Amino acid sequence: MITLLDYGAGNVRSVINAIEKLGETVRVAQNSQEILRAEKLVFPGVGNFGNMIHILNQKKYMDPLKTYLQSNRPFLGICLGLHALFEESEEAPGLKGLGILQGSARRFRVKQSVPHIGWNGIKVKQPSILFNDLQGDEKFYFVHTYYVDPVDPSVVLTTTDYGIEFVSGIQMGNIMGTQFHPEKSGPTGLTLLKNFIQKDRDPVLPILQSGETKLAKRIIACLDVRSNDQGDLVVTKGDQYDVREEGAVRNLGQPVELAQRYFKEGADEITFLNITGFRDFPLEDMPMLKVLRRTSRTVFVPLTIGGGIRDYTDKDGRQYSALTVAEEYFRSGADKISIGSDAVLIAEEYLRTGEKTGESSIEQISKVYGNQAVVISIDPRRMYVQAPDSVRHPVVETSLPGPGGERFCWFQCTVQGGRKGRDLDAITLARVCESLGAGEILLNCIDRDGTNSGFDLELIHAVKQAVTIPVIAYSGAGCAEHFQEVFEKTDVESALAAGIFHRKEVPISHVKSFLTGKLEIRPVQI
Ligand code: 1PR
Repeated sequence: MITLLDYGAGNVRSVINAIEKLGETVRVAQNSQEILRAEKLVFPGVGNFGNMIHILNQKKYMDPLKTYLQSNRPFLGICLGLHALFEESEEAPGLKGLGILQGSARRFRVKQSVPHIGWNGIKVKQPSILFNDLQGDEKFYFVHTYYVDPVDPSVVLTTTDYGIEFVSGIQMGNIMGTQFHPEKSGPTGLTLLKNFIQKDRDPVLPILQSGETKLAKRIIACLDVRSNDQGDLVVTKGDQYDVREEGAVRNLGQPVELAQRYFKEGADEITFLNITGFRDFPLEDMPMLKVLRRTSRTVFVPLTIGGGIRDYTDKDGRQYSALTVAEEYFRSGADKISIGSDAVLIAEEYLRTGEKTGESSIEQISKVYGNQAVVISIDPRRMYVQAPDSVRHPVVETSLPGPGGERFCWFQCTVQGGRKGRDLDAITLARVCESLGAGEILLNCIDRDGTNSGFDLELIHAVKQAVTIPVIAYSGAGCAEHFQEVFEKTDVESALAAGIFHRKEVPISHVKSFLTGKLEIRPVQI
């Protein structure tokens, strides 16, 4: 039996789902006694070091954890669960960690985008039970801004390259920790978790010793979800955001089933967008929460969910904070949440006052769950202008002239699913949201959505150059070549499609095999 330490971290559900998928029973520790009595302890952590230590102190878990760890019984710390083993973290100066290992967690200071999000490799430094049935060239899923820096090199289990070579795994006796998320690393991750769970595993060294590890470009599947006129929740797909055909909402399938198909086909991440979220309220009739719970039971790659995340007052006058809404999504299996319309309003307010109030949904959620968990979904459209100085927004010279032959355009933000244009541009929105604590940009394009004519490279390049956080290119993919083009012509870390995957025109596995050898790609695992 596995005992799981739940201090209120985001995605405990996925760790439980993964362990149960492997046929093992999991018990969530309810008190310090259960920690002390544990046979094997798993400590999953997502979010902010400071917030975690506060809660561990409040729950009086620090001492029982230290006692457990000093007993050298099997322990697996994941992400923040690894950081907790160390003395401190730059993320929360002055706050003391468990101090079982000497050293601290440091913020990445590299030219690459931070947070480090995606599938990267590991270089194994010592034999471990964790590596049984693994070759050594597999990729695991990382999502973090800080990495651990142990004083004693003998505890280093694995390292990974991302601008620098950092420690991505530790082992001291039966105490193990991984920076990456085995519960979100597909079949490879499940194999590593199985090795921790099962008895009588011998420490091994994988046969392959990889050279420099590389972050793979991510291929993401997006499921735009809404109720159809009969009230059933379906995956739909717009043409430039118009999801109706002959008056009816296009129905391209069931959200959970499609997500399971894309997991099997090798999607690196799956995104659910509740496209009428601005209209309804996620915690009211909860269809998306059910979709998430069902999906996270069988899909072991990262799940992002967006739509309707904002402060909200229901019809009985009861107030909900965006943080409460996000918490429900995280506890239901989401790894990241995406904020759309509300981000535009927050940025407009910030540009008006110049003040960071700490109250915005972006600031609230990133403070508790970490910036890597907060994605901003931008819905821009091109606005052509005669001259670069004719508007106060950043303008680009375009190789795609406007309807009147205009050679310049800016990218206007919209809210409510593209229904309302705002006096704000996508470049400024991305910059402001990064400064407020967002960890990734999800860059749609209304003009290209559903057109199969390729990604809007000028928009993507302009936004990518404006931020230091990762950017996901959306909208317009019609073939595998469009993915090669966007990765080669802009520095984006990931690209997404919907229509071509839903209509089975271009399977994810085909996009991946086409890109393999041209770019760093995580192979499809059957
Ligand atoms: O504003 O916080 O409630 O969030 C609503 C979310 O729903 C936002 O993320 C917004 O982008 C999304 N959304 C709203 N309306 C639509 C629509 O399509 N009518 N779709 C919509 C999101 C489309 C993409 C699509 C890509 C790839 N954008 O998701 O998947 O364009 O499509 P393709 O490969 O077929 O070209 P809030």
